This record gives sequence, structure tokens and C-alpha cells, in this order.
Amino acid sequence: MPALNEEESIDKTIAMIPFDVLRESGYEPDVLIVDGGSRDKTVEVARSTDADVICSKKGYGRQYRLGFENCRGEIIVTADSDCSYPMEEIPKLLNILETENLDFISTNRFAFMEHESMMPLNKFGNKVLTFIVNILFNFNLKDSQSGMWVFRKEILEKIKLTSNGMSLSQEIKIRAFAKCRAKEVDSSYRKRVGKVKLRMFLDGLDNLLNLFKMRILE
Ligand SMILES: Nc1nc2c(ncn2[C@@H]2O[C@H](COP(=O)(O)OP(=O)(O)O)[C@@H](O)[C@H]2O)c(=O)[nH]1
Ligand SMILES: [Mg+2]
Repeated sequence: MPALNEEESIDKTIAMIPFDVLRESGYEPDVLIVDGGSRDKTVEVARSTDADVICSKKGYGRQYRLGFENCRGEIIVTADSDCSYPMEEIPKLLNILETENLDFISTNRFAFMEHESMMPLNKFGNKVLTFIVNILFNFNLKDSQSGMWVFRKEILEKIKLTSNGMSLSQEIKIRAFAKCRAKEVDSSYRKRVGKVKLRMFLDGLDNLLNLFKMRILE
């Protein structure tokens, strides 16, 4: 999980992971937090849990790419460190990955989204970006910006990731849906704890430019 100034929520997010259920199903869950230069107590709070913590330069994409290089597991599950993603659904998502023999799952938060968990303008921005992703790459996604993915680590050898910022979220989906057995699965989403880190217009515009760059240059 990438974290930037999430001292209020980082330990709560980790505590939401259903470790016992996962162990009973035969998994050995490990948590890796990648801090992006938090100026609050995020690192201290994260280190007080059982999670491994590493430090990166700022940037959602940079943090994820460093995290992927440094994680041990065969299967990677991602989420924001803000209590917004449904950790309780991880066992179900792993089961879908295994039984349907998939490489990559992305979650569709719009399916069971709690009231007021996403601001109307963010929802609109997401819909526009998702529409453009689907047109440019011929997909049928419902949520191109979801940050919860469940995937086999080995696919990272096939899909090269280059984004430093928020556009990593759409990049990983575009590459995985083009090259792997990938599926979007309905899931839920809650209102985050702590302040929003997304810079709506800057990140939205950067995402849009990156979509065209990917389509034209590759
Ligand atoms: N927006 C943003 N989030 C970052 C960055 N670095 C780490 N993060 C973490 O990435 C997650 C996404 O940010 P968030 O504000 O929740 O954005 P949203 O979920 O897309 O509204 C959070 O866990 C942040 O702490 C960064 O540079 N920008
Ligand atoms: Mg979030």
C-alpha cells in the first residue's frame, strides 16, 4: 500500500485485512507499506504494526513500482492506506483469481459504493477517463481508476510500468487487460479516513494526457 501523510488511517487500514481467514485458506499474508515522504507520523505508525515499511520518493506510481520490486509474495493485493477499500473482500477476490485461472483482477468500486465515498466531481472525472480508456483501448471497464488490484507477481515480467504518478492505476489495467487473463470484479468502497491526497484537476489532466501518450506512442 502506498501512503502519503496517512497517520490517521494507516494502522486502521492494516487492521482491516482478514489475516486469520487468509491463513486458514493457506495463504501467508505479508503487508508492505511504501511511504512517499510523509511529513506526519505515517512511518512511525506503520512501523508499530507487523507491516514492512520502505521509503520512496513521492509519487503514487513510483511508490507502487518500488513496492512491486520489494514484495515477496506470489500474489499481490493493492489498496490505498485510507480505509476506503474493502479488505474483507480479499479472500473472495483471491478465490476468483484462482478458480477462474486469472492473472489480474481490478475492482469496480461503483458496484457497491457507499454514499458520499466519492465526490461527485471525482465520479464524473472517473467516468470520463474510463470512457476514453474504453474507446482508445477497446475495453469494457467500469472503473479505470480503482486502486485495488489482485494479481500474480509474475505478470510484472510481461507488463512494463512507467508511470510515476496517479496514472499508474490506469496504466497497470491497460497493460494487464491487453496482455494477461484479466477481469474486473464488482466491489465496494467506503469514505476514506483522513484528507484526500488526489489533486483532482492536475491528476485528472495528467491521466488524460498519459492515456493519449500510451495510445499514440505504443
Ligand atoms: N494522490 C496521491 N496519493 C498518494 C501519493 N503518494 C501516495 N499516495 C497514497 O495513494 C493513495 C491514493 O490517494 P487518495 O487521496 O486516497 O486518492 P483517491 O483514493 O484516488 O481519492 C492514498 O493511500 C495516498 O496516501 C501521491 O503522490 N499522490
Ligand atoms: Mg483513496
